[in-house]
Amino acid sequence: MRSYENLNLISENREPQRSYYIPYDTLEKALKGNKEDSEYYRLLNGEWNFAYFNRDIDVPEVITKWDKIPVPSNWQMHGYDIPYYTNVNYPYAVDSPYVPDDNPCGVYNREFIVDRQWKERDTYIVFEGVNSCLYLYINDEYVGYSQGSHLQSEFNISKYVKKGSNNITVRVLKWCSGSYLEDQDFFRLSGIFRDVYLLSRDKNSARDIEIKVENKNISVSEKDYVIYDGENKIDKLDNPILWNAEKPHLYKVVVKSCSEYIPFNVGIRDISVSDKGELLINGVSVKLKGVNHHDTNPKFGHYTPYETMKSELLKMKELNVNCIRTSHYPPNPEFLNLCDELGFYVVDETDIEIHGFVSRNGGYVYDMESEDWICNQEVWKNSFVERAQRMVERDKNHPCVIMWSMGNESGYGSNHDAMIAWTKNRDKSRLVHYEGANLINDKCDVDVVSRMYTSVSGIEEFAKNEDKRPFFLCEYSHAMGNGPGDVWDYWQRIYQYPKLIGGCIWEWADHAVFADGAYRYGGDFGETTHDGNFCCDGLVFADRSFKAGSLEAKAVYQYMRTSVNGNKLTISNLYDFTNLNEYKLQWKVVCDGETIKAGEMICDIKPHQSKEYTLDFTLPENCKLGCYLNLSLTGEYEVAAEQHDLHVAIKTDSNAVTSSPKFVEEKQLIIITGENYVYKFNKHYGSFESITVNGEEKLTDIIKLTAWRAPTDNDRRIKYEWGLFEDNRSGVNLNRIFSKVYFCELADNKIIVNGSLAGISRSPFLRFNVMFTILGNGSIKVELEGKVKENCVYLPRLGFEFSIPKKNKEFRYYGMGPYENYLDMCHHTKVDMYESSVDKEYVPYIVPQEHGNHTRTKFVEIGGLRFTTESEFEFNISKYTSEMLTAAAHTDELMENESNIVRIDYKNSGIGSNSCGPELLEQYRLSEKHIKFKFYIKPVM
Ligand code: IPT
Repeated sequence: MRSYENLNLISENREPQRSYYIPYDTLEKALKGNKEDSEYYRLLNGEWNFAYFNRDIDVPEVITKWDKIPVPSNWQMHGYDIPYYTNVNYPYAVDSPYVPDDNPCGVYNREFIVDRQWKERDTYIVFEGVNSCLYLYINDEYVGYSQGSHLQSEFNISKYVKKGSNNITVRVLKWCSGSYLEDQDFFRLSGIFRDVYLLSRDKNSARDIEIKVENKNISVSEKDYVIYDGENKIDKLDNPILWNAEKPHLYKVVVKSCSEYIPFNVGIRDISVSDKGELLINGVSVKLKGVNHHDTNPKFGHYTPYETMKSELLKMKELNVNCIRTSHYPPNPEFLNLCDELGFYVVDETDIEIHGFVSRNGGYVYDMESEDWICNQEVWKNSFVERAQRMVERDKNHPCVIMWSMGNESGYGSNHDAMIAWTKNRDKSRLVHYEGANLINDKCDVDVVSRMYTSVSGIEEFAKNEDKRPFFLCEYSHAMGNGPGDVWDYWQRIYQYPKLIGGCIWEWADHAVFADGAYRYGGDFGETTHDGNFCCDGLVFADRSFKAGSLEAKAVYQYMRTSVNGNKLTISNLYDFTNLNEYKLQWKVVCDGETIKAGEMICDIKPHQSKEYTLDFTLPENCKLGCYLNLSLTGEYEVAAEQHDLHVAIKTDSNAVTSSPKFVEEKQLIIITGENYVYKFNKHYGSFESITVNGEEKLTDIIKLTAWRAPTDNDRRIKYEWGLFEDNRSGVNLNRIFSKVYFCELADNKIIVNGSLAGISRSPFLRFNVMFTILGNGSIKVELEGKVKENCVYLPRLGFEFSIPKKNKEFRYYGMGPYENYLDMCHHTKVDMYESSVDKEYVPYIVPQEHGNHTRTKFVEIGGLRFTTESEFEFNISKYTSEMLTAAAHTDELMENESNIVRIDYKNSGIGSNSCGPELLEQYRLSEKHIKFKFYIKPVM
């Protein structure tokens, strides 16, 4: 057994875990909190010498050839070894605690100076994150060993350092026994990926410092301390201002210990559970509007620079997120400082996931009775428990942390019981969460019942059961690719039942590596086993830009709901601690895309209260497209928006006859000629192949009836029923379609077609009649009536595809926009008149897929063709074909089509989150058997 596989040697000479802090040499500096000002802090980040070896056994006694590497970083992001993405499967044999004999090793080396003042004190070195383990040498003397990639390792190096120049060498191994505990779903990346720094300490200064908040009072484990509120010193805390995620008021406690000033941000708040199972923060029932957050960056890997952490937390705020689960390990300690300051409820999760045991025998089984599971093995107990301890001891002073999580997807065993028992005994002020507890029906001692990916109806069942504990969806609405589409439906239930305390969307950002002009994922680096793009499942893109799913979550998580009755507007404030009067409410009555009346007001509505207002507007008797009330609640930016249909009667223009078209029937064509136009209808294929207006051809191909869409990541299961892929047995094969015309006839100004659509090797899934009526003004009325085969899977979509000349890029529409939207993912958009273009409609999902849909459309005009309807249709205009989007695996494989494609759809099925979540809800599927669809094609003369 090698030392890094020895479970009795998971650390050597590491300091006992203490709370996180930085000591300062003056009070002023401590109050300012700028670490680098402290005389007692020296950051060792920067360029280090580095030598990489594929096998640790090749590391020579003396390294003579050094490369350079930045610290912090992951060596795979700098050309050594490969980024390796695997989800559940371990990337090596499951034979715990043994790891591969060929264990890659990175050796880090640099000089540092210890001056006289420091030499008279104690010197410590702190590593905030090293994957997977480290051996530390100072001036060539061995100091100690540590593992636990996302936990802190501190060593007292006083006796090894000398005045003047010193040398530090850190040997980092890719694997160690601890790697079995770190089977999280992410790129497996190694090296020193968080800060490294030295601390100069008084020999007798305090080490662990604990700040407790009980009964609205602060107690500190040290005697000598001062409390500040901003600049002001506080002698007695009377009526303190409480901390919560909306108003994160922080006091500062500065502990004086020997010559050191040690500052802490302290939030006064209390966490409890009501007898209805509500989560109470300071006695107020709070819903957790969460996301799961991993450390991931397309350039830096697992290294998270302060500014990127801060900017992503601000983006979460912008999306109305109030809760973060630090999946699946404790974050950078500065991340928690930021959460204290900006206001987030944090579920702090320890660095444990042993998911890969489910597949050690092939398949996917939680065979907890088997002795193989290390969560049940006594020899592993210490490894488990110390990871909970190191998290709790490091992070215990953070007001943002409201729950401790015992890790992720690790089965359930006696080692979990030991962790839970230790944690509950150590800290009674917070809740304990472990989703894996459900493997024994929640009988273990956790404070919340947690599940992942439970369906909407499933959470309703929990809401109604006997269990008095809060129910928490630690993962839901899998945000992979285009999506998630089901956040709205979950929240209808979460607000309905007190016990449903909310959940965390899986997950915050796409994991990807940016290389050669595109984002790369699993399998792009030659990994032996990998999970493809399953890591690209963020609510925001890898660069943290927003997509429709992000804005949908924002719209669902927003803190204002309204309803309208005539001129009466009822506004509900869903904030827990904020009066709506901190924002401005703007309202507009918009008729056919034109604002006819607008106003602004400040609504003095207390948290959890509603109020009715009367708005001053008069509605027209009728309109052409629609009349809506648009509401927008704004502070620094828009925090909430809603739209209500004011139900004004719609009166459309009559299709005035200008001249009667002439019909000439040839063998294969019907030629229709009007004042400025000539249409050619192909009887053989039952459709128009040419529309010429004022001598200009508007089509580049025959108009087709189609049902395919490029599968989204959330279609990744249903797509095998929809299309022909590797498996040629199960699909309806809508991506290889045969269109059949049985009958085509001209009768007066009507062309009647009877036909069917069928996938290759399958019987027709759709039998239809289409009636094309040529109206006096040259408009073509299209009336489709279809019958879908019994037992047919629900369809991706159904509608007409028009190929139009590529130069026609810009368009106008009246429908849901401006962002793409689908039946179940549309709360972030509103009906209005918009302008767009094929370029603007493109959404760069990491794996190309269906995108750019617009629901509830009444009108779209592009390239001299105007599509209208008396009811509504869905549409999509793209420079890519569905086939091209289906075939491409990365964005740089996409090739623009020779024509732009306009889809005028009867319906496009919703998005859901079935990439990992439940199946698409019934009500969002195109599953009706009888289809009736009518719209007009009107050439703009
Ligand atoms: C769940 C994991 O907890 C999470 O880390 C991630 O892998 C997610 O799945 C998928 O993206 S576990 C799954 C088996 C429900």
